[in-house]
Amino acid sequence: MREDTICAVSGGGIGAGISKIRLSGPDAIPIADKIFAGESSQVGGLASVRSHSICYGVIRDFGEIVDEVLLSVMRAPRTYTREDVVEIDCHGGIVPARRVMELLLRKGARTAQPGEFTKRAFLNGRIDLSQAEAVMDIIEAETEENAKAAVGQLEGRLSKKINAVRNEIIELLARIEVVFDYPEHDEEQITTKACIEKLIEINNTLSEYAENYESGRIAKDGIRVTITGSPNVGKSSLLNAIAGFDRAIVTEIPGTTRDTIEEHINVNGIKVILTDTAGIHETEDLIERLGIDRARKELSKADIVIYVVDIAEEIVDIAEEISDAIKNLPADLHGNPEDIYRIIVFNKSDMVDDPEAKVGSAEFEKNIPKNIFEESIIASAKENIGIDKIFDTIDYIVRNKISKIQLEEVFVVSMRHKDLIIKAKEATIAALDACQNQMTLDCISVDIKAAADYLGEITGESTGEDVINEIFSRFCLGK
Ligand SMILES: Nc1nc2c(ncn2[C@@H]2O[C@H](COP(=O)(O)OP(=O)(O)OP(=O)(O)O)[C@@H](O)[C@H]2O)c(=O)[nH]1
Ligand SMILES: [Mg+2]
Repeated sequence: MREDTICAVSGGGIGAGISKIRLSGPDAIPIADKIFAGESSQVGGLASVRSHSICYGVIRDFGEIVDEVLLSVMRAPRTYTREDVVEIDCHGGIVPARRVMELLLRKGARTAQPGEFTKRAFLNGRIDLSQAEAVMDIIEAETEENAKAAVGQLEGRLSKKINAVRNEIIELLARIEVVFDYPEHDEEQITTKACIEKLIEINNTLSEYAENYESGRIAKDGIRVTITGSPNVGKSSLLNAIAGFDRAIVTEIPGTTRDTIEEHINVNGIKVILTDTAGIHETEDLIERLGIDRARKELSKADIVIYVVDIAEEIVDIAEEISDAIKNLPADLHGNPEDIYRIIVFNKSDMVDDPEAKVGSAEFEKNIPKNIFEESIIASAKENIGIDKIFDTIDYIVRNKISKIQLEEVFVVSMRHKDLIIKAKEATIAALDACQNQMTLDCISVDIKAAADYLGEITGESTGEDVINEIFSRFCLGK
């Protein structure tokens, strides 16, 4: 139990009819008692009031009545923080709440830091770290889907699953320790085999959880398709053709698109965020250079990259150019550039007699590394050729990425949690490698323990104080 008593304005403010001031800590009730006068607490003060009841009365500063209020007394442990909590509902606006706060501070309470009530709920063991994070997600949710997922997390949906895998890992560790403790039983061979089987099972579960995050992210936020390539190849024309209207400016002048241009389309119910970018090339033009920087940034967020080539142009070696633009995509959002789907589009096919033959020619093969792309499409933005195929490809990828689950089944919603799941998964893979390479069991157990610790960071069991402080510092005041 914390020693001091904290207070904060938890709701109301300018324009609101009511403001709520919350007090939590061992002296919450005596401190509130010093400034409150009400009928139900006349005889024994607030100490005599039943828990979870509401008293009507006034807040007084010496003889002066500051405001007329409703005051709730909630005794530990059945409270938000598991401490004694008093909530004072006074009139809205800034003045009454500020005066009540001033009085509480004068009587011995201290102003709460952002998220400190929820942090106490966590430190006092009422909720785990992922549930505490869910509180903030509920407050910040912009859509009903996001709020629903956060409520699920607050109810412990994620914690239950994470704890279950973590317990299995710990159980496995315990079985390995038995071999350490009783080596004369010579069970190593058997245990290693069992260990491999168990690790594979755990690894599969963790893969499923990481996929759950991916699916949820796409279902909620949409899939990002970024169009890139050299200047004047028809990137903006393709965006317009896919979007179905003249969204981006198209001219025959190279370097037309400077800023990134975004358009949302709907592909079978999934939001697709199309982004057109400045053509990537060496330039002295400052504005173009800034545009190219933005293009690269956009590429680092893409789920699908469409690299556009002008097929009517003379075939030159563009391997390096492509490589520079897309081969080494920074692993920013995904943590894994391999997750990005690459499409190469040969545009302006209307200007070539036999585009298929040209694309299939040996010279073409030599100069354009098609093999680093998952898909190649011959198109004409002008004549609307190949646009259907681009749509189908996007649709296929969307289905592939989210086919397995419904939005209601999403339980991993935070990037922090997903990163820790991936780290735990990598640790189990390292343990598996160690097993298969006949390493000693104590070597293997280091990786297994790391996996358990990563999962423990999700629920807060093995989270460092600095991470905990960082998480709560993002909270709003009064929560
Ligand atoms: N014939 C033909 N012309 C096209 C096609 N697509 C684009 N163009 C023309 O190519 C020129 C450049 O098109 P844009 O869409 O502006 O090309 P971009 O890649 O966005 O160019 P920047 O923004 O300068 O990098 C324009 O004159 C377009 O009309 C096509 O499929 N066929
Ligand atoms: Mg353009």
